[in-house]
Amino acid sequence: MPANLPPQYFEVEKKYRESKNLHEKLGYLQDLLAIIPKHKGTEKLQADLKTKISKLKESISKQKKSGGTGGAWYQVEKQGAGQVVLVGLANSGRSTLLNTLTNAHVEVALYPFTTNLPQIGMMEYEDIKIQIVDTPPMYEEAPAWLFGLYRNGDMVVLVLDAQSDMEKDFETVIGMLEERNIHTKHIESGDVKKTIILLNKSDEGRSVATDEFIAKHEGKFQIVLASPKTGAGIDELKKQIFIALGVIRVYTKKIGHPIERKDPVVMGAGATVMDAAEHIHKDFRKNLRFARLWNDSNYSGQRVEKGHVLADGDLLEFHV
Ligand SMILES: Nc1nc2c(ncn2[C@@H]2O[C@H](COP(=O)(O)OP(=O)(O)OP(=O)(O)O)[C@@H](O)[C@H]2O)c(=O)[nH]1
Ligand SMILES: [Mg+2]
Repeated sequence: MPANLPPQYFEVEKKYRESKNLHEKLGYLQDLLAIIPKHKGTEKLQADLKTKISKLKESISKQKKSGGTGGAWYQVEKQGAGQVVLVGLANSGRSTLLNTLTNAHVEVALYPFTTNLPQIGMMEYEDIKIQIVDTPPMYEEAPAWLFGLYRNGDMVVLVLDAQSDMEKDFETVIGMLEERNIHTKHIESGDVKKTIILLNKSDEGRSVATDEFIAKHEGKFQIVLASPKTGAGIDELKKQIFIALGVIRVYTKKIGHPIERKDPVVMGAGATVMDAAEHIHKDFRKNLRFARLWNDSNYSGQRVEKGHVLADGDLLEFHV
């Protein structure tokens, strides 16, 4: 089957070949993997790219250990139920938002470029914790690792200052992301980043421009209005983040024990009884016979089979 690669692929490949910087090369390889159409005809090429990416990562880490000059590179190890990266232009209010969503105390200031390294906090959402990553502001010459942070996240919150020209800022941010093959909308090929648009600093009044922005983009994006300063809209933002992450919480209990929903296992949407069982204990893979299920809708201890697809809040009792 022919690979049918888009012209953009060859443009990025040329940049990859010409670049002398390992971090930059890594960014281009990741772009190539995002651009490549995902079908049988490109499987070998995809595998080659993945091998090149892992070899390059190895070289970078060796270079770092030997004190080489690879340039600084920052990445954030994932923790909790998901990693949410705050993306935005200078002064859009990302750090204030991080402090409001989590127990972090990062620097907030009137002037732009206050944040120059990633900052992390854990946000509590009901009984789980979600990782929030505040980032330095985005600009045309921003270092490649900043875009690496966005790529690595499970989703992004695009923070726009509702007191400035939201439409212009939105176009600027989306343009810079698209240039690096980070797509926030559905396109033919490549991966699409889950995105929430936050119209921030909404305490200063809702303008006509805000209404126009919402009218133009709702339906394509989830849009939330909030003010980290007053707390307005923050609960809604937390809820929308949880929904966008698309994870489910599954609880378990032992036979004969009462129903109690605590310490959930966090799983991806579409997870089955068997997936949850394996998560709890490897032996369940061969020994599990069935499970009993409790939830708020139709189940109060009925038997379900291994392939049954789970929903958020389901409680299981495994039978081996
Ligand atoms: N009115 C209002 N001002 C806010 C709000 N959130 C942040 N600000 C102000 O906006 C300015 C920038 O806030 P930061 O949180 O530092 O913004 P940032 O996006 O992290 O800025 P950089 O890291 O410099 O890019 C500060 O003067 C904040 O007090 C808000 O909800 N309402
Ligand atoms: Mg900041």
